[in-house]
Amino acid sequence: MVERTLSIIKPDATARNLTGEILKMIEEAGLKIVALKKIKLTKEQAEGFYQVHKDKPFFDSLTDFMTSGPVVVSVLEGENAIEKYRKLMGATNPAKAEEGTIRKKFALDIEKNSVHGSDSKENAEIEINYFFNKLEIVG
Ligand code: IDP
Ligand code: MG
Repeated sequence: MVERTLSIIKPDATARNLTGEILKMIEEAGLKIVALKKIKLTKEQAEGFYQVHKDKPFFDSLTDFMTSGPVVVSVLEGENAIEKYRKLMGATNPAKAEEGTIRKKFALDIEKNSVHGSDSKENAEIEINYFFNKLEIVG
């Protein structure tokens, strides 16, 4: 089934000029970039995006990190895009990520782990709508 998912290249990765390399891995995996922009989140915007984690001990640190520099948000489209991109990203903790994944290659630690990807169809739709309107997505 053709799906869409939301990707974020996080501040640790944009700061190290890894945007191009990560987008290349995404395209080489067969995912199509149907929307793309570089933005800098406010604390409020980061907190809104990560509402599901508001009670976690790392919430404040995570939302500080996500506002520490620019992020590159994109919508990826393809067969099983949600699961495909989760696999390409690798485990949340890069120490546990498989060889060949984005996080294994680039992540610094469990927080500064270079990329975000939606984890379900429902969340993908919510997250895509958080950052993009219809006119910004070119199917
Ligand atoms: P995911 O990004 O692999 O879906 P989530 O559990 O949804 O992982 O956590 C969201 C983000 O919060 C992670 O990508 C990471 O940046 C951060 N995070 C998750 N667990 C921890 C932790 O134990 N300490 C610090 N940051 C964490
Ligand atoms: Mg998650």
